[in-house]
Amino acid sequence: CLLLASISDASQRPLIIDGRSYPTDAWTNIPPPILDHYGRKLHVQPNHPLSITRKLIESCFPDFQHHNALSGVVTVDQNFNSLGFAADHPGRSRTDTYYINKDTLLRTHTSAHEVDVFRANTSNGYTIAADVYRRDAVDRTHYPAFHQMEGALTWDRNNFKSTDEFLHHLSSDLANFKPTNVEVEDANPPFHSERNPLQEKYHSPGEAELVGAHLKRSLEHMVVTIFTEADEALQNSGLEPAAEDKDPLKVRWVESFFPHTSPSWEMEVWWQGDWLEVLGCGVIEQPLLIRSEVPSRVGWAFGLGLERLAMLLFGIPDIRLFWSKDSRFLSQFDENKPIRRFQPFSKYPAAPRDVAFWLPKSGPVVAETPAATSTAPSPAGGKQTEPTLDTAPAFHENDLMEVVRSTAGDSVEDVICIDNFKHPKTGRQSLCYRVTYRSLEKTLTNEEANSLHEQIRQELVTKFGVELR
Ligand code: FA5
Ligand code: MG
Repeated sequence: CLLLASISDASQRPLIIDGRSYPTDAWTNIPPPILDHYGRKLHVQPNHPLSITRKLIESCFPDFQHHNALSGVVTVDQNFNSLGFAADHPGRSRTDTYYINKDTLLRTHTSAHEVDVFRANTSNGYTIAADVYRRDAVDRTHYPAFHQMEGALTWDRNNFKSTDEFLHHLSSDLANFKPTNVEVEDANPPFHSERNPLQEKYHSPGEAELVGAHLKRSLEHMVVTIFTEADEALQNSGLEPAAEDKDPLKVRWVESFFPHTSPSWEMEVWWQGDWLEVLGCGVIEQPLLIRSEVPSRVGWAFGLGLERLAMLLFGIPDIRLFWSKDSRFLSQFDENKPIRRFQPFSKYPAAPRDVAFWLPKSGPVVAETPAATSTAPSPAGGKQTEPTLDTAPAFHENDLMEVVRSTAGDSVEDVICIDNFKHPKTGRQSLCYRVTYRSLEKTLTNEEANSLHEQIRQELVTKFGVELR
């Protein structure tokens, strides 16, 4: 009884973020470790590698306005509705997004500010760098708090006497892009009627093709700049280039989908023997510009992962390092000196521990969905992006990730599913996860790893009613 009373008190307590108080409700799902990350503002912290990377990207767009101080607390309207996200889009679900309450959340992407910035209409081009939050997997390239940089360029058709003059302007601007020493793989048509449609109602084929080409050339120019700096960083560091550093830069365009652009693409870069997705982009949905009260503007937008580019630029091997306060990390970066490669300091030993459990037959003990009386749309309404576990729909892998992060924080390097088994007779499902504990700051003792692991095991029992094996 006492326990229940304290839980319900906690859920009614307002959340204080940036000195402002927000009421909480059945949608609230932000654990304390996430709030600890909020407000660090790494992308503007002097000499931080994310800030250095941001400035380098900004320098590729010298005529743009650069926004770096927009609040991370946004409305559902800003983050989803204004961009045309469908009511049942999986990104809206509480398994994917950190809600402050049913109307307010921690932005999941910098696109949350697109409509506001377009509506202010103070420049043709802009960038927005900011911290963003997602309930996501834990591994070397994914983290629940990370940074994005948004960029957009629009042209006002009213500034041209005719469509022909606009198209002519676009092609002569395109001719200004210098050929670069990058290998670009792009097998995609400028648009595709089913997979990646032209916005027929608003754009002529010629217009969409030229805007799309302008977008791709601008972003190729940006990554070439980053990679040229990365090559110099390697030389400045006097390191022997690794085999993959000797390869010429390889970039690949793949078709994609975003509610706020069409056609859309993702850019991938060949990195350490695999394609790494660095950004999404496309021709801005015209209804979005109409909603932003700039109906005569046409243009492109992109959103990139700042950590992903910083990892390439500095050779940083693990995304958790960006949050480190360890001087062995921070002292390696100086924005007034030529960029140097990151020199890894010795890794502390890893302590892997497995947790195996039977899923409950009848769903979790504590329901994760908001109270039935809530007027909010069902957050679990859409299809899930992550593989779901068919016998126990109430248990989502991201919930386990959350338990791990809340309990062990940055002492966990990664979490992988190593076994998924359905009992042939009883039909019960058993899962086994391997949690690898490794601190960036010290050697974890056996006792410390065991104690963290035991807490995680017990949380899984109390929160989800699993039966430990
Ligand atoms: C978006 O967020 C779109 N808003 C991007 C966009 C903007 C498209 C404007 C069109 C126009 P996506 O979810 O793919 O897209 O994320 C963009 C980039 O963020 C990814 O390419 C990746 O580099 C990075 N990213 C995504 N999730 C994580 C994560 N958990 N940790 C680190 N980086 C991530
Ligand atoms: Mg993506």
